[in-house]
Formats: sequence, structure tokens, C-alpha cells
Amino acid sequence: MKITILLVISGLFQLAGVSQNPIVQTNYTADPAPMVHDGTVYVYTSHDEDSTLRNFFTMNDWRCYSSTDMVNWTDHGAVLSYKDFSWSRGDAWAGQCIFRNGKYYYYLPVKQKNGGNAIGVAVSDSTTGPFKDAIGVPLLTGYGYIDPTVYINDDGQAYMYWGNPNLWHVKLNEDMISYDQDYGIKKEDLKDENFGYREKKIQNRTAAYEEGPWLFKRKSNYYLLYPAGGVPEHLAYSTSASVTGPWTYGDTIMHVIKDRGAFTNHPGYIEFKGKSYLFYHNGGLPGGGGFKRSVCIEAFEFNADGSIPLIEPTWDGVKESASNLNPFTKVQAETIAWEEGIETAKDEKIGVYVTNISNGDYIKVRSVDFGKGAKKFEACVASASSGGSIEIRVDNKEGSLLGSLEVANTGGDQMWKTLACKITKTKGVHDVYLVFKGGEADFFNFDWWTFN
Ligand code: FUB
Repeated sequence: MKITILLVISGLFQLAGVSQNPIVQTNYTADPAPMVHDGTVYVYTSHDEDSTLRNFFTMNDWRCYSSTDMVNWTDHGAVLSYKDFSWSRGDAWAGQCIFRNGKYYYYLPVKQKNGGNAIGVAVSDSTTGPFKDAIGVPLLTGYGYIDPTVYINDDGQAYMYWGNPNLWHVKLNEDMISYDQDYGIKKEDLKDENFGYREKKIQNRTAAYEEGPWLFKRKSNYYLLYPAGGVPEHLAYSTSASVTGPWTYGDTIMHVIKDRGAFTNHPGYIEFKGKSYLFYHNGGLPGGGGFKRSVCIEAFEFNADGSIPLIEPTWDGVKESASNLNPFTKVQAETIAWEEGIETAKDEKIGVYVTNISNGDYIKVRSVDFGKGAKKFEACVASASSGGSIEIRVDNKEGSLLGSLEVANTGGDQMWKTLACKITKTKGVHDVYLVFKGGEADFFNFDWWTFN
């Protein structure tokens, strides 16, 4: 998605350069499912296609992004498609990935070939896939079986909740690919005191609970976050002393988003480096809306009594990075705090790289720690055209020019070469802007960069 032109058309200048929400600008992303693993945050998202078909959710695959600082997100591309479930015909909706016994289990709702709802489970040896259908058949099938959330309790028992308009749960077996048939499928009684008062009463729906549950434990309380209300959805929560309820309605966490919201919302929660973060989605990117959503994040603090405050959706998003970025290792070019104009692509050999680069496009990387000083910039690039250059600037897009790397034709857009240029010695922590300059559109592909 070429964002520059669209920004001008829609007048969304406040998005450019200063904000952190939506956290991904290269794709429409929705239904965030964050997971903290080995000091890194992974956010698994569903993916609204650029072209919406039949005025409905047009969703074919799931994507993954990671960060160690909550402001720079590395794009890992699509990690699974509904086509990887041979029994599915589409609708790659909201899922969640969880780690157990050295493997990553990803629970996903899709449509079966016969049109019914189903939840599948995929497995991988790596956080970023590739994931494969773990059992070759749906894990669960039934009307309204969407939006699974999985939590492993302190005693090792895993639970999965899901559903719209009902809310069900099962106990997953230790193998994570089957469930306890004796315990069966439990259905919540959706009463106001448990899941909030629904103002707009409609058939089959009693309390405010709508869909998209997110289950976690904090201190001695279990929390269920969920979209509520009817549409447009707000976010609300319930708590319990037990993972299986009874649940007590808490309150609204986020009102219906008025400024470029979507008619859905979808919560995810993590604690990372001592801070609490709410993940959600809006329709905030240019061209965005109900079927073209974008993942956002807000940092927040629980109230002293464990209740969740009302959280404002903002364009700033996460203001403080959780740590600085080390520029002296290879940094993937698709590690981005904010960008304009570029796109990402995935190749079996090279992985994800930045592509579709034109004059004036840029990538911003936040909180880069140059320490005692950097004097050289290196980048791995491939160009089939007359090339262009990468201007290395700090603090803003027009900030001090540290140096410029000239990129000539390398013999093909997959003929990768490492090029280097000297830069003005730079110390301390800065936001880095890699600003692309050149005559032709699409002038090179960009895999990684480093300073030394
Ligand atoms: O993304 C498709 C559906 O919209 C999800 O499954 C729901 O949670 C809602 O966000």
C-alpha cells in the first residue's frame, strides 16, 4: 500500500512521522494477538486485504511482527494461510499463538469448505513459522466458533475460550491439539452481571459480550477482555478468581473509537518489561475502515485494586521505547517505527525485505543507540534499475544528514550486494531516518543495514 499519496489525499498529515499508531503501515492488520517469548514481543495479526470483496471481511492469511522495544516492529510477513488448512475455504479471522513444550501452537478460526465455522490448530518449531495444520482436521466445529483465546494456567492445564454470540470454553489436553472430551464444551450463561448490560437488544444476544475474548491472569485475578455492546464495538472486561469463572463484569476499557474507528475492535494484552499494554485495532490508515483495519497499542497502568482504567485510543501510541535499538548488529530493513511509501515482500531465500521504494519514501527507526560513535553505514540491497541512494538522517526526516549511500544497478532485483558509506561520527541515542532518493520508481530492494 503506497501510503504517501494517500496521506496527501486524505489529509492525515498528523500520522506522518510523529505517531506510533497504527503500528504497521505496510499492510492492513487486525485482531492483534501479542505473545511475549524470550524477551521479544510477537504480535500475530489477521490481515485485511487491500481489495475488499462483496463488502465483507476479505482475509486470507495471518501475519507476524516482533519487537524488543515496543516501538520498532520487524515484519515477518505471512506465517500461515487458510489454504494451509486443506479443509478450509477462507475467512482467516482472529487467532492466538501460544508456546508449550518447545512448540508454538496457533489457534485459528476459518470457514470450512461446507461453509460452517471451525477452529483449527497449526504448529511450528519457530515463533515466525512456517506453521502447519497440526491435525489435518478442525479441532472444533460449530456455529459461531470463532476467535479462540488460549491460556495455560499455573497448574499446567490449558484452557481455550471462544465464540460469537456465545462464549464457550474447553480444557485443552497436554498435547495442545485435542481437548478433554469428558470435561466437554462449557457454555457461559451471558448475564448482565457477568458480561455487562447490552443496550441494543438483538436476537440471540443478552449481555454486552460480543466476541474476541482475551484470557489472562494477573496476580490472583483472571481477566477476560472482549469486544462488547453490539456494533460498533467497544472493549470491556470481566474478572474471576477462577479460570473457569464465575465471571464478574468489570467495566468498559475503551469506548467505541470515533476518530477513524472500525465497527469491530479486538483486544490483546501483555505485560512487557514491567509495563502493561493493550493491543486493539482501528480503521486508522489511509483507506481504512471496517474491512481495512490496523493494529494499535496503548501503554496503561492497572488501578491499585486490579481494575482496568478507561484507555484512550491515541495516534501517539507507545511514547517511550522499552529499550534502545543496537545498530551495530544487522538490523532488518523491515524493522520500522514508521514509514511512508515502501512495501515489504517475502522470499524463501532472503526472508522479508523492503521493496517498492520511490523518491522521498522513508523508514523511521526509533531510539537507536550509537553509543560512543558510528562512522560507517552498510546496507544489503539489490537493484534492477538505475538505482538511487539512501540518505541517513537523524531526529527527523529533514534532520542532520550523516551520509548518503549510493546504490547502482546490482544486476537484478534479487542480486544482493552489501554496500557501505562513511558517515559523520554520531554518538548517543537518536531516531534514524533512512530517506530514499532517486529518479526511477521501485529503484532497489533493501534487506538489512548496520552501522559500525
Ligand atoms: O477479523 C474478523 C472478525 O472481526 C474477528 O474474528 C472478530 O473478532 C472481529 O474483529
